[in-house]
Amino acid sequence: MGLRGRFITFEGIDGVGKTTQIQRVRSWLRDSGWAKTLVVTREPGGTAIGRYLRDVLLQVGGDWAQLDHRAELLLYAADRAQHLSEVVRPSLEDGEWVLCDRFTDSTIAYQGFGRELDMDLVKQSVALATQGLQPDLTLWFDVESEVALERRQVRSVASSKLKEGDRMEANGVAFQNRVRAGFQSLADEFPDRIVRIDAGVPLDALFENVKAALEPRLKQWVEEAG
Ligand code: T5A
Repeated sequence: MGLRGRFITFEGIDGVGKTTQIQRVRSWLRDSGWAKTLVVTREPGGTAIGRYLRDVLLQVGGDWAQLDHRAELLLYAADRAQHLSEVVRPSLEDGEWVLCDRFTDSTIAYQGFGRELDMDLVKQSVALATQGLQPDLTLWFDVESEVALERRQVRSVASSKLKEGDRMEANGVAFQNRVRAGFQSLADEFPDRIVRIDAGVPLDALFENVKAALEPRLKQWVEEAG
């Protein structure tokens, strides 16, 4: 069966503000009539099985610190394969729109650029999990690593969580800088799919930037649909 829905992914370094915006986009797409049926999901952890994998991937301390980088790569791929077969493909086949908090660009940016694993291996893991499925559009939320760190710290204090964050967040600013460079490289390579959004502005202004990035593409899709 062909894919009739639209697939939009949200990317960026840790704490950039994607998750907050995805909820706003969901409401806006529904209320303004652009999309009737929407699924909001995420990687890792968009399925019941994926939630176990997410726990393994993001736990801090103890044995979790020993997780080998190639094992990490394969766990993200396993989460994605399950997520695509259980949630993303069936939803798109049913004509639903899928908004996904992180997808394959995160693997290239985090495991390829951040962990500095062999890029061919990283791309092979992506191909294995996706079998070629790509987003129609990717919104890349971009901000300096220090600003994203500050946002994570404010959130941690507000929610009384541990200040060091999850296992990936604990990698530090130099790691986040490599990841950010990875997203920049992807945006250069795929200018038609990836739109950079300046995320270094307050919440409401950021949402205006998001809508400005989405609207031309939404109009294009309506025209294409005839
Ligand atoms: N990963 C993932 C890989 O390494 N490889 C992969 O293949 C995949 C799929 C996932 C981790 O896994 C890694 C990447 C990640 O490290 P996660 O919990 O899903 O872990 O992590 P994040 O996606 O980073 O989610 P976060 O919730 O931590 O960050 P968000 O979604 O970017 O940020 P958000 O919206 O929660 O906002 C953070 C805080 O900032 C405030 C918010 O209120 C919140 O408190 N905020 C703002 N403050 C000021 N101005 C703004 N414009 C703000 N926007 C938000």
